[in-house]
Amino acid sequence: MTAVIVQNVVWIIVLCGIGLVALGFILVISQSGKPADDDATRKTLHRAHRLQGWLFAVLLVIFFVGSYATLHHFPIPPQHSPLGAHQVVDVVGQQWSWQIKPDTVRTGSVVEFRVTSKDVNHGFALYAPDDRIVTQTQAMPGYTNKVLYTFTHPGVYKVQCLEYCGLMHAEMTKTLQVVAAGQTVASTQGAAGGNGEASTAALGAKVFNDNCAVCHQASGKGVPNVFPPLAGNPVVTAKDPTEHIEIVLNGTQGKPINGVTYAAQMPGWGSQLTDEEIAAAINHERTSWGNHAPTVTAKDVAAQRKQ
Ligand code: HEC
Ligand SMILES: [Cu+2]
Repeated sequence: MTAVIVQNVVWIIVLCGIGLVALGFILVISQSGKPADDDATRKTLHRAHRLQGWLFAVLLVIFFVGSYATLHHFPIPPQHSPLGAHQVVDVVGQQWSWQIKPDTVRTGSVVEFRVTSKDVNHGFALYAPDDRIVTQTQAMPGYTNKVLYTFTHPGVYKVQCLEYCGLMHAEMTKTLQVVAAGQTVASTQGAAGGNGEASTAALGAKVFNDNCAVCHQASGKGVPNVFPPLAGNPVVTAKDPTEHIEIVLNGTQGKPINGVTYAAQMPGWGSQLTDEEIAAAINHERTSWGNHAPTVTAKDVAAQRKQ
């Protein structure tokens, strides 16, 4: 409704402008036949130039005042100075997952996202629950890009990659929980240690789905000849979990699995996930999709990290 009114006003202003220009032409044409009166012409010319000068000055003032008054707040803060935001979220992109810590923020106070990448360029984009994009910045290896955003509505926000970064680019998604200002932040970090086995199993499913399912699939079946299946996998079902922990901590590449050599790399997760998270993910793999292998503890992972 208001948009229609504004459009009509603009339209009338444009019509008036066209009318003024047309009037000028008509005036010139109507005067063109008259012989030049030297003295009078010179005077008129002089006045016209003065008027021109004034009009130009007025236009300049209108231009600068108008430009300044309609300036919008620029969303990219200075990149090298401390920003002092109350909430800081570290974001690391990697083919093909996001590591976001913490994964819960509050509404009402500004959040500083520090965004970087471990491998290639990615695009960090944040979508509101209604699927509208609210902010975005580039995730670049070797740089940390900062972007500020103040959430007004709680809900589950979605993170997506906006820069094509290879095979599983479209699967590179993650969620960010936004809670109302007064609410306590129930982060998934440290969720293990809550109510025992149930929360560990939930953590395992979450860690796997957030970080591993993009390649190995939620079904644990992988993608034939691209990503190995973990259902019935010899390392995952082995009684001795040493190799399993080692591969998840440090990654591996080019090792034939059941006669298939995979071109892609299994990334190491030691620097991104805590001992609890790695143990939970490993146990998820060892007890899902028909696997029944002995489970591990966070202490086992910690011990192997030291070797
Ligand atoms: C970017 C894709 C990708 C992601 C993400 C990924 N993996 Fe892998 N994973 C692979 C590939 C490729 C291999 C095979 C590596 C090789 O050549 O030996 C593999 C191998 C493995 C193996 C060893 C299988 C064997 O028989 O040697 C395990 C265990 C494993 N991944 C667990 C995980 C866990 C746990 C996560 C999440 C924390 C994860 N992977 C995330 C691609 C991925
Ligand atoms: Cu990407």
